[in-house]
Parts: sequence; C-alpha cells; structure tokens
Amino acid sequence: MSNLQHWFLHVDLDAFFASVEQLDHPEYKGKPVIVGGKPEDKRSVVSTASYEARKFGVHSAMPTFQAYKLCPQGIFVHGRMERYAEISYQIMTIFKEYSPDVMQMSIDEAFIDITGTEKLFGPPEETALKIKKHVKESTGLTVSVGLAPTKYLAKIASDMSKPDGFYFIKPGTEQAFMLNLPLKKVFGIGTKTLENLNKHGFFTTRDIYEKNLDILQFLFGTNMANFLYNTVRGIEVETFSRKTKSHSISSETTFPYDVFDIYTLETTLLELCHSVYFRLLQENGFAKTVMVKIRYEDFTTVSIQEKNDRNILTIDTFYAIAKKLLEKKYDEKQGVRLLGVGFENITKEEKDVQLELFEDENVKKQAVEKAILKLEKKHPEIKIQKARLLKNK
Ligand code: TTP
Ligand code: MG
Repeated sequence: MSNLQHWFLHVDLDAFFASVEQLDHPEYKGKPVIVGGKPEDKRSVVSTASYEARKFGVHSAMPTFQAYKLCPQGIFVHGRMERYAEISYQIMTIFKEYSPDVMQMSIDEAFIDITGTEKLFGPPEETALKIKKHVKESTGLTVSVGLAPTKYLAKIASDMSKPDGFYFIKPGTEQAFMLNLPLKKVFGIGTKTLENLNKHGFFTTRDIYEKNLDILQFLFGTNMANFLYNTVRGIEVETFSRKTKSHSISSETTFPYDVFDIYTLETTLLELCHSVYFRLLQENGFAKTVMVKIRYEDFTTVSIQEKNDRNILTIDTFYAIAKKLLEKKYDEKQGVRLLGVGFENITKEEKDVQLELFEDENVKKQAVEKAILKLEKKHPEIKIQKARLLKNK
C-alpha cells in the first residue's frame, strides 16, 4: 500500500453564481453579470462577477457602487441562494459517481479522491476531463480542475488556468512547482502573513526554501514555520486530523486554505459534531460541556466552552450549541485555518440528570440517531451535507 500513488482532484466552478444567472437567463450570456446588490443598494457588496465583468476590475467583496463605477453597463442582479444550492447539490452528486470520497469544501468546490479508480475510469487525467465534460453536459456550467498527488496542491492547481481549466501537477514535480509559485498564490499565506514575510525579506517561495527550519521558527514561530517549510517543498501540509484526549473527545479539521465563508464553516462544524457525537455514543459517555476551537490565518488560536444544564443527548442540541459558540467567537474578517469541536468532562454514567419535559423525546431521538450513525458508518457515501443542503437551502 505504501507505494500507492495518491490522486486528488480539486474542482471549482467558474464564476459560480454569475454563471448560473447566465444559464437561467440566456440573454445574459457573454455579458458582464454582477451578482450581489443593485447599484443603488448603498451597503451591498459583490458576491461574484462573470468573467466579462472581471475585465473591468469588478471582483467579489467589492462594494456594489464601486462595481457600478467601473462597469455601468453591467447587469446587476440579486443572488438566488436556493437555486445555487440546488445546482451545487446536482454537481456534488455527479462527483460522487467518480469516487466515494468527495469532500465538499464550499458551495462550489470539492476535493475528489480518485486514488485507485484507474480501472474504472482510466488514468487520472482522463477522469479529470471526463468530470469536466460530465458537468458541462448535465448542467451547462464549466468547472476548473486541479489534479495533483495531494489535496493542497490540487487546490492550488485548480486556480492555475481558470476558467474552464485543467492543470496537472505531476508526482516528482511538487517542489519545482512550489518554487515557481508567487508567494501570494500559496494557500495559507494571507495578506497579513505576506506582509510579515516581506518585512523579514522573504519575497519568493525560494527565499523560504533557502532558510533552515530553525531560522524560520525563530522568525515566525513553530506552527507557521512548519507550514512554510513544508509547503515550499511540496510536502502535504496538515490536512485533516482527528484527535482524542482523555476525558474529552474532540475532532478538528485543518483546511488546506483559509476559509472566509460561514457556510463552509458551519458545514464543517456539522460534520465534526457528527464524528465527535458518534465517538461519544461508542464509548457510552455523557457530556454537558461543548468546546469550539478556531485557528486563524495568522495561526492565533481561540477556543470557547459552554456548559449545558443537562447532558447533551442529540446531535441537534450539540450542533446548536457548537454553532452558537462559533458565531460568538468567529471574527469574519480573518480567514480560518482550523476548526475544532469537542465534548469536555465526559462521564461514563448518566448521573444527576434532571428529568425534564423533553427528556423522553430526546432519548427517543437519540435512539434514532444511533441507528442512523450505524448506517452511515457502514455506508460512508451517505453524507451529512446532502441532508443539510436539502433541508436548509
Ligand atoms: P469562488 O469559487 O471563490 O468564486 P467564483 O466561483 O465566483 O469564481 P472563480 O471562477 O474564481 O472560482 O466562490 C464561489 C461562489 O461563492 C461565488 O460564485 C459567489 C460566492 N462568494 C461570495 O458570495 N462572496 C465572496 O467573497 C466570494 C469569494 C464568493
Ligand atoms: Mg468558483
């Protein structure tokens, strides 16, 4: 198994919201479409712009009035989240035909682990192109695909030849690729980190490569230094880790890049809650305290806890508390590198439970959830995002 070549695809839709608007309104095709607010909405910002509008300098997160100044002939429309979620679901379903291991990262992007699928779909390059074609034929939308031996590199690759692109980082060329990549294209290096690197005289990935780990640690601290050291060598940086501590159960995800949107964070949180709750059930534990941990792009880490009055008996309750804690602590101006959630002070027996009105209801619900979790463990392809997308969007 050790010499098995791993292959990851990262697939990202092109100008997603704007492309859906062009799809549903053929008269918008080939025109500058700007999704967000109307020019007269004083405080609105651009969600995204079609590539035709990007030529004028319009981009995501720009105030709409500014976009209007740059591109007065633009077609300004409000977003239709339900429609985008519907298409997103359709596309994620296509991805699942190619691998049981599809990791949705946001509404318009996913990693697909296609390791070992050669016999079914051919060499990885062919699979990548097949998926592109499949999405185009069934939805009319174009995607950009990155193919690489690691998730992190696949993510960078999908951005290399947007739109409708395909970029392949071949095994053995990882380090050479990273050493030719501009610093600001390195995922994990946000604006603040870039400034800090520049301040210390680092302007290229090669500048980092030429310093040893001790120096990097001295200048940037252990975590950041390890990240920098590994990333310029094309070594997979932290991806997804699941940790267990005594008397507490927690699970965390390190994103292969900085996450800014709350949708991705909440979806990830839900998945993490799922895995933590499952482990609590497995060890027949009970807990009242929920912990949420956030690490930002500059590697500062914050955590927050809350003790519930009584034992947490359902995923719904667990997720609701975790979500509340995330919202309380989350600083939306900073990109998130890592998200964790856990139960603290786990006890083995359900002592001192106050029987309350909904207790029976919750016990019943817990039994149902136990059954669902068992089923999902047996069939990992049943993903929680699916239910969430259908239910909420
Ligand atoms: P992105 O994939 O970052 O952007 P995109 O798909 O519009 O364009 P690209 O071709 O560069 O991939 O984000 C996906 C969707 O998420 C985007 O269509 C709209 C939404 N979004 C926002 O609402 N606000 C933002 O600041 C960003 C970056 C995205
Ligand atoms: Mg996109």
